Amino acid sequence: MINLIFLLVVSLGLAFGSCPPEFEEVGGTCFYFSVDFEKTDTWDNAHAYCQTLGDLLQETINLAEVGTGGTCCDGLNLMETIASKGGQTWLGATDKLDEANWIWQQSGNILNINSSFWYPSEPNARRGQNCLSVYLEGDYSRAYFFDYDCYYDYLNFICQIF
Ligand SMILES: [Ca+2]
Repeated sequence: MINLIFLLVVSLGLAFGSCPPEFEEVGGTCFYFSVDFEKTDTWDNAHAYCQTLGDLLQETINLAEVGTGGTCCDGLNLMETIASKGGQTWLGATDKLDEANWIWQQSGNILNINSSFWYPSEPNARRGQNCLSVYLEGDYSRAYFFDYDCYYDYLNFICQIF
C-alpha cells in the first residue's frame, strides 16, 4: 500500500512536470543527490542503486552525466550545484573498458580528456583509476573532474532521470 501511494505521488509529480520525491531539478533535469541523504558507495554499487531507482519509478535512471544534455549550460548548472552541496561524488563516466577512452554510460557519448571540467593534469592515474568523480577543489572554488579508484566506497553519487 505504501508503494502504491508512493507511485501515485510520483506519478502526480511527473504529470505536473516536477521531479519525484528525493529528486531535485537542475537545468530542467531531475537528479538524486546522495550527499543529501548521507549515502555513499562504490562506483558499481552507485550505478546499481540508480538503476534500482529507475525500476521503482519506471524511468531510465543512471549515474548522472555532465554536458551530454540538450542546452549549452546544463552542465555548468550541475557543476555549480555539486560545488554548493560539497562532498566527493561519482558521475556516470568510466574508462575501465578501454584505458583513456572515457565514455558516459547512459548516453554512450565520449568525455573528452581535454574537457575543461577536468582538474589540471587529470585524468592522471591510467589503469589505476577508471571511474569519474567530481568535487569542489578549494584552491579554485569550483568543482572539477578527477579519475578515481572505482572500489572506494566513501563517495556520494548522483542519479539522473534521462
Ligand atoms: Ca583509467
